Amino acid sequence: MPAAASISPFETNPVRSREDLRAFLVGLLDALEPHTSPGGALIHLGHTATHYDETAAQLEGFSRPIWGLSSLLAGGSEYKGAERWLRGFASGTDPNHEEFWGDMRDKDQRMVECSAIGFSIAVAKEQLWDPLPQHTKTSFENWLGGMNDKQMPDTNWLWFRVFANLGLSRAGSPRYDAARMKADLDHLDTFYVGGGWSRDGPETVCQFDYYSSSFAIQFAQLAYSKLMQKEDPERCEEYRERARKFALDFVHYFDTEGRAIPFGRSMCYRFAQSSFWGALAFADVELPAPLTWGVVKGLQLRNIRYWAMQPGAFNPDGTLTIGFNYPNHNMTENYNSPGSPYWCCKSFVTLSLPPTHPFWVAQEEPYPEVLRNTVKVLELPLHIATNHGGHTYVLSSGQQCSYALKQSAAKYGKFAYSSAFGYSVPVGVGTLPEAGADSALALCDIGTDAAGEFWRMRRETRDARVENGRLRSSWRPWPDVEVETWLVPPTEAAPLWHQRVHRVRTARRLRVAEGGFAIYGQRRDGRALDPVGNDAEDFGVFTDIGKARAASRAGASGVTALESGSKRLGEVIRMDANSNLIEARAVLPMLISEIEPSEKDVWFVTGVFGLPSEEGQEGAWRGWLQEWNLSAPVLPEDIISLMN
Ligand SMILES: *[C@@H]1O[C@H](CO)[C@@H](O)[C@H](O)[C@H]1NC(C)=O
Ligand SMILES: CC(=O)N[C@H]1CO[C@H](CO)[C@@H](O)[C@@H]1O
Repeated sequence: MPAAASISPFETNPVRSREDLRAFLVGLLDALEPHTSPGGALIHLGHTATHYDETAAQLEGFSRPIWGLSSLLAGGSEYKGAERWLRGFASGTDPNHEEFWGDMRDKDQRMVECSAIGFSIAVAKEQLWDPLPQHTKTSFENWLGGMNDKQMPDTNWLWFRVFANLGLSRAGSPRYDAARMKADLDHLDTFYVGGGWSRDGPETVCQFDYYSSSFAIQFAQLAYSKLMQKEDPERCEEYRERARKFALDFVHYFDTEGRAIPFGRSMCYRFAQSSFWGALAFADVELPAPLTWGVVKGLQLRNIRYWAMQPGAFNPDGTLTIGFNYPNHNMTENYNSPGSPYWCCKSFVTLSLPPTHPFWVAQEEPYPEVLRNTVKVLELPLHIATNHGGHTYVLSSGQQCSYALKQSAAKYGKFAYSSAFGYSVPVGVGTLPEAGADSALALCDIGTDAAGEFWRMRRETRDARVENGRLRSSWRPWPDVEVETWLVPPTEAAPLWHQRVHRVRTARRLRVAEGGFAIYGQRRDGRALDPVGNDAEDFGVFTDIGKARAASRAGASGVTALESGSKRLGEVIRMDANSNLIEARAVLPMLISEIEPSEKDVWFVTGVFGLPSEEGQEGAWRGWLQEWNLSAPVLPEDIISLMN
């Protein structure tokens, strides 16, 4: 055993029953008590900053747990600490109280928090609104209603105002603005592109991340469809119909163990990734086969269970850390306060359902057999999802964040995103190990940067499209360098490989480094992996001309150059610590070469191998080396003819 393996404070909770889920939530809520201000309105969990002010940050700590608290209360359970939030509503909305949250301004972070608060009044009015004294109700309405005449970003944020108005309407408040709510909904509906998918923004935006699903849009549509069924039945039915279609795509982002593929921004919201499945139950939406209630329950509970067991997701006192599988500030966005991760509390929405609801009555079922070993082209988000050979990931080309976002190349621009291997972010500018270049082609202009300090990776993708079941796109790292890329999904004959074909046209001297999946980089005793021979299936790293691979308890990962006469050098680099979202100590198999400016096209064809260990196993299954040796993928004919 490596030294001092830590355990999660929730390790002993099996997260199987409604009662287990309730206990997990109560554990999270209890842990917040010592961090709560005397007036209850602010929760202070750490000292890191956000682009918005400290009061808004501590309001986040207060408001996000309410997704869970209000669900628990709506479901008929009691929580004695609910009193802290009632007190908080009174102090936070009182302009004369020292814990006043402050009036709403245009595009204010406070707007985000109104969604949880509005939802809580809509589902748990009796417990969270009715007990408030009249003067508090008045200041509360004024504060929430303050967003009705402010500007909002043209994104999923508009849903937050819908929920504020929903809460106000349920409270019978004069500040409820029905016309505003309808206008917001009508506008949000213009984000819809079909097949259940909505963009996170207007037409120019190509962003379909978890905000399209669990973090915002699908969750919001489903919650709305339940709460506004009487008042707005047609729209509600449309939302349920979207969810039925969407579920058949979204299921491909989950693996058999319950993990969801990390992709895009806000990964510190963790098991908020699965809140869509809970929202389906909340809205009583029955799904097409094979998505029975037992399957839906399994998808959601396995995801929450996985996270309850991750030591690095929690501080020892049971509060959440900022990060993914361990605390990590480099992957975060400038809007992640220490309270932000509590967005995960959306996933507790099923606690609002009675024990007799089909979701709770159903037996949890495993990931459906018919959805295993598949490849599915997801045309709208420009993803190809696969779980061939037990590895759940998407190939990706074309999405990008619509505004400047920290590490956005890593969050949207990589060629592949895996539930098991995660993705990595740059942690500095100086060397390749700092560049976080997994599932990417990293380019360095050695004409001007001989030391190889600055590496560019794909961020802005052009002409992305699905063509013959593959993703084709191009990008220009510099105006005089063009890279066209084809991503070819795995096949039954070579299930553990995907292929990338790049055509590079350059007017610069370039160093080119192509990365496979990053993988845990230590031996059984916790020390760094050693080199092993070509015939060794055991843990270690192997490199040769045109080949690099690494094997550890996390499985096996490798890259092979398939272009004929390749001179690319295989290397397994040790990534800078804390680059990868899942493994703090990771290595990366790479192929490295240099190319000269030339009129001619330079072609790279790379086979990318990935086999994560199965749940509860140490390392990839025995025999994987034979797969690596023998089943290298064959390039499709039409791409070969392009190359000639
Ligand atoms: C894989 O190929 C290498 C190199 O040819 C060889 O040494 C090794 O024995 C092979 N292993 C298997 C399991 O095929
Ligand atoms: C907090 C932190 O580690 N920030 C680093 C993240 O990565 C960039 C490079 O992309 C560094 O410049 C930051 O210092």
